[in-house]
Amino acid sequence: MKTPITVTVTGAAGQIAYSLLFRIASGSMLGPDQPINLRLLEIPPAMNALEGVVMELRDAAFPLLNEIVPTSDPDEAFAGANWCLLVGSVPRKAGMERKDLLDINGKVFIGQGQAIARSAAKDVRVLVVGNPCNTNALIAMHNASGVPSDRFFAMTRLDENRAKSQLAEKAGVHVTEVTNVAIWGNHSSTQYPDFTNAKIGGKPVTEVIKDTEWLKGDFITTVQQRGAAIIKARGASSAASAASAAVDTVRSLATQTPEGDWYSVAVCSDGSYGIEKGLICSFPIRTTKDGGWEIVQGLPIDVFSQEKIDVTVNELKEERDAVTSLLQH
Ligand code: NAX
Repeated sequence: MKTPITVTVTGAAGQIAYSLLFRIASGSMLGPDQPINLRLLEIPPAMNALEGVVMELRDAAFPLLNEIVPTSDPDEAFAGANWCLLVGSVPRKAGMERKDLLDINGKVFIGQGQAIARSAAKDVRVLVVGNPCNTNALIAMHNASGVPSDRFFAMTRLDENRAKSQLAEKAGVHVTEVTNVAIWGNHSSTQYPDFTNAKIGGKPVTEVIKDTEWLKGDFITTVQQRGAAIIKARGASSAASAASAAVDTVRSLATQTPEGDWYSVAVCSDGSYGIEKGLICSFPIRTTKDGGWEIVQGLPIDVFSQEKIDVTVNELKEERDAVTSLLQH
């Protein structure tokens, strides 16, 4: 039997986790022969609810699930963690400014970054899902001294999957025909889903979908505003699709990317494409043969794309500037 991999999930009694934990325990994320230890972090008022989730995880009798540790202590939660999925976050409430939200969550991600540095495994990788995920990841990264910055990620895969599904529907093909979709920038309504470098059945999207007005207009806004549309329809924010995207992200980071393709995740910018170094920005990413990742280089960025990328990168800079006091150097 393989050695178990330890996965820590925060916000473990929340709605995304309610779907995510069962996917992880079933083997969807790290493979059908990979045993898992789950360490689950919640705040004290949610510990009862978390106990119920733990009962259900046990009742599912997953062959791969080795150990479950529910806790409200970050150090206990991150002890020996190989993967940390930071899903828990304080939601924006009526009357709260974006700055207040950044501040409240910033403090949470300082503590979690520090606890990861103290307690996680040497090979730890951290995927932030809780919003504002790019800036939360930035704060955690700055406060996890000793953990290399290339271990921190923020999730934009749900946006990529949404973009692929919109393109497939418009072209009348199955979603697996759509490849090379990159989300650039922030996981927010400014994100840019790049159709100019995307492909359908191996051909440029613009050769398959001739409706350029749709590509430049409704396609982008539909992807940008999909979260709000789901809240309106379902009366609650997207959870199962978000969990699925988190599973996809980890699987993509853990396995070599098929030749010629890429996927989207926000990483610490190295200055590629002129995007300021140090921002946690979504790029087209490939996982390499040796298990590392790289930003896909040399993609053509036309004037339209550049304008869109500038808008979302500027928003990331503004968010970063709003939390500079929370960033340790
Ligand atoms: P829920 O409110 O259902 O669950 C969040 C859970 O986090 C709660 O149980 C809460 O008690 C817990 N929590 C709060 N502070 C915590 C802390 N300091 N330590 C541990 N747990 C803590 O939200 P849910 O629908 O599960 O969404 C979770 C987060 O994902 C939200 O911030 C949401 O905005 C974000 N999303 C991010 C997406 C992305 O693509 N990056 C898409 C989906 C989702 O909107």
